[in-house]
Amino acid sequence: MGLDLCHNFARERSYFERAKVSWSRLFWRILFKKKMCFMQDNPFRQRIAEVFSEDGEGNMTLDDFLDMFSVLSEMAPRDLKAYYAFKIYDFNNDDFICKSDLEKTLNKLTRNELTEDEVRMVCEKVIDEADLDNDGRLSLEDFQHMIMRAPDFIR
Ligand SMILES: [Ca+2]
Ligand SMILES: [Ca+2]
Repeated sequence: MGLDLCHNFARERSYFERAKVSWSRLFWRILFKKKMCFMQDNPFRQRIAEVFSEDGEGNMTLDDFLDMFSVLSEMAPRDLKAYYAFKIYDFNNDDFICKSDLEKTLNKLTRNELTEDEVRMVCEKVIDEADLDNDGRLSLEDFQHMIMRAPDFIR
């Protein structure tokens, strides 16, 4: 599935370019595909464990596991999912998703199959589109707004 995703990326990108769909939508669409094979092969496994573990280092207790599964379940409220997704992508825990966080996310999703330039370009576009207060990084508010425009992510 990881490989398929890489193969499909170029095709998908040209489709989205033709269709003039926003870059952030493409981004979330890839994310959504990734989510379907979540348990088998998840490049964010370690990061997710860190975010949900009480010690912040990925050592999960049973309670941490239960919290994680309830957030990941279909039933979880959208705001809650968005909040945890934000935390997962905020790799350096500074409460903002900045370019380097996005680059990390994208590299993980595409298994480093994109060139540095491509990664940088996608990240810049995503931030351009989603950064409502123009401070060059995404706050939780920017992020939630971005998700509202990309309903694939929530499904
Ligand atoms: Ca950050
Ligand atoms: Ca911002």
